Amino acid sequence: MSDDCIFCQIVAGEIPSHTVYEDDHVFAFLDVNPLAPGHTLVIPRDHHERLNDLPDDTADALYAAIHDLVPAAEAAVDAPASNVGFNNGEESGQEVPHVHGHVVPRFADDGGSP
Ligand code: DGP
Repeated sequence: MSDDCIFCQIVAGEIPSHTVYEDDHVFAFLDVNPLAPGHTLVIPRDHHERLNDLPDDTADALYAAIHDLVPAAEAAVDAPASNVGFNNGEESGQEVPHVHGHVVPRFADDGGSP
């Protein structure tokens, strides 16, 4: 855990979140500033700043969770599609330096890509 990381604090329960999934390696919760209903963040429990830093087993667990959470997030809000992506590094727009995947449900005529 990194003491000054807000996502580590969420995993530790020190900052409240709407948790949608958790296992030994992965934690998922609703984004506080959702781009759409059901916008979910999927993160490794352990602190790693970028995808580039993830050990293979953590990367595998993160992808497996995303694979399951994409249809779950779509079904939860009755969305026909979703955007799934990572900002990876400050210059890409990554604001929180703890790896996180965005699952953003999408709807017909909802105004374009995030
Ligand atoms: P990014 O720009 O890819 O680093 O996205 C960071 C996301 O994290 C952004 O969509 C807002 C979300 N976020 C930031 N702080 C919190 C928080 O304390 N709680 C929750 N649930 N989401 C947060």
